Amino acid sequence: HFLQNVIQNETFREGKATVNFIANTPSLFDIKLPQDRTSKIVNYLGEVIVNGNPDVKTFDKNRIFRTPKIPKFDSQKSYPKGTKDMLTEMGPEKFCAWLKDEKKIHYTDTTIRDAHQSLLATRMRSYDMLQAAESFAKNHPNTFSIEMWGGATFDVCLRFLNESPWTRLRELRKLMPNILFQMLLRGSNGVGYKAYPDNLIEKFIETSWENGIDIFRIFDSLNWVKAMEPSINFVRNKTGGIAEAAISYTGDILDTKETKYTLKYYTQLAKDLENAGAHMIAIKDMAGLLKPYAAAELISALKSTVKIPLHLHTHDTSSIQSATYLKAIEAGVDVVDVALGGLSGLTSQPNFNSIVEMMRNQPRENKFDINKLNEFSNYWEDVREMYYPFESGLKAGTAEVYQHEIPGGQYSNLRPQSEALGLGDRFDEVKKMYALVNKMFGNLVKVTPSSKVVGDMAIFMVTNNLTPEDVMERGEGISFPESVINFFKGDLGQPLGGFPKKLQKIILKNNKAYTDRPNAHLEPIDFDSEFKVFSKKFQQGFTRPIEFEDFLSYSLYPRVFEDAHEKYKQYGNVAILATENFFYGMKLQEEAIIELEPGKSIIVKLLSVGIPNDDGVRIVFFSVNGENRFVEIKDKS
Ligand code: 3PY
Ligand code: ZN
Repeated sequence: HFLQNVIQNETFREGKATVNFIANTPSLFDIKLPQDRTSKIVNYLGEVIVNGNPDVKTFDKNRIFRTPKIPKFDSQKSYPKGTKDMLTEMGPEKFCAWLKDEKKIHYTDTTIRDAHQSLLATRMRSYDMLQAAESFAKNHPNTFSIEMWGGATFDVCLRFLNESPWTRLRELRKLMPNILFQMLLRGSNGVGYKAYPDNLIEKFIETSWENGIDIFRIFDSLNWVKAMEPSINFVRNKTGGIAEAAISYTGDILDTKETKYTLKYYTQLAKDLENAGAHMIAIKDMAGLLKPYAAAELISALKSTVKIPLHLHTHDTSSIQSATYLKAIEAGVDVVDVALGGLSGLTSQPNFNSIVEMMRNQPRENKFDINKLNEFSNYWEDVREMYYPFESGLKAGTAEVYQHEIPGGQYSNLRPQSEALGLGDRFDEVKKMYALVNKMFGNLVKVTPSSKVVGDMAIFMVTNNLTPEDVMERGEGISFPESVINFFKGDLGQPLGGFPKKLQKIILKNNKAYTDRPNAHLEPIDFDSEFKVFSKKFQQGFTRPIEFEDFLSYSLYPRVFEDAHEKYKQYGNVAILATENFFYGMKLQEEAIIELEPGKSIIVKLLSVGIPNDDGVRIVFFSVNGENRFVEIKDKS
């Protein structure tokens, strides 16, 4: 610890330490022995055993989980060549030309990003991903890409799972070096819900690439090309990765009454994105509204409009999206997004395993070992059980999605959000209101963060028993949610056709709206000086070295980062705990093997939980590697 103090000392770091440095710097001897890793982890377990994990609202103590089985693989064998190796060899342009020439249909596996974001409120922990990563990369190297980062995962990692998203990325990269990694980037909104300075987005993209991201799926929540251009350029100029620009799909191109989101609108958008420098085009059907026959038309039209590969993404909320994939594959789409069986369907992506079977013996077949693929589906089915408190409650596909148009990734969040506000019984009203709000707002593209604005307003109106007429007639006296005010100010950019003027006036009151890029109003970050101040502040009492990546997390989510940092100081690296222990603690006499670092494990057994003393404190006894230990935990019940 003396050495650590020396290394962290500013004079020393700047190379200004002279011969008297030690004698003149008494603070070097300020040695506060940090609690060791074992004590911190045992403390965390004690806390969850006594008070539960605050993120778990319902808990069935009698529930028994199966142990997920990792499909067999040869750990000695080297990784078979995959798309990542090809991108490294060819560079993005040649790689995309190769993809375009491929006859085979290709698959992106979304299991560890969008699938759990859309089914389990994004709560999947790195632990469960890492267990199966090497096996998947060795068993299925012909997977086009793994979507494993971005969207809501960044925020949730820090906010609820007490993990660093950067560590997740790096650790997965080590175990899956052969397959392309893909992330979802909300353009100028990064992985957040508001506009960030351009130079922050630039650094974020560059650092994500350095840490292992290859394909950046860039979208804008209002399909505003001007807002996507900087991100496309940053990927092209600062990385060797692929800029995949996404068209967010809404409405129905086959509806003869559709005048806004028409086929012509989408083909023009694709052309503009190709001209802006996109290497690939994604059709991002975030709510699952692209019906099969519409997909046939859209893909054919796009194929004759742009020269770059097409990647189709959908959500199976209606349950008919495998038909959409079939039509899109027949029309020549290059890649489709699928999720492993156990985490597929409903608000998630169509079933990887079944789509592979659908294509068996067909001209565009891409061969997969289906038995092995089914083993992975079973693995995820067993893992999923441990996340049951986060299930959305949707039991079957629903045709209601064509009315409410709620994105799959939002659906699994909107329900608990409604429940938390006491609207559990009124979720039907929330869904209907969502559709009405969309109409009031001028029929928007609804995807994060614009979808959140619509959701916030819908919840606000249901809570306050307001109708759209009430808002129009008495809106002057109503204070609206902050996200709604900011949206009408122009903080998320400009929607197609502009804002409805009368409503904008009612919502903004005296706030002024602007029409240029919201990022243009933001001061750039001075990375050199701000990172210095940040490291100094946050290194104090922190047991792992603060890194630049932490500064990026902090710049995107200051409060969330600060909370996560405090928890890390208190409990250490809880990402090493098995999911059952992380969420539910331990049962009496249960033994957990916890790997503190590769090759260094401890065996923790829960011996007893005492009754509360007069101050409400319980003593929890463990044996750790055979030695008795206890922790004192205040019972908050
Ligand atoms: C996200 O931005 O998180 C999404 O998944 C949008 O569909
Ligand atoms: Zn999605």
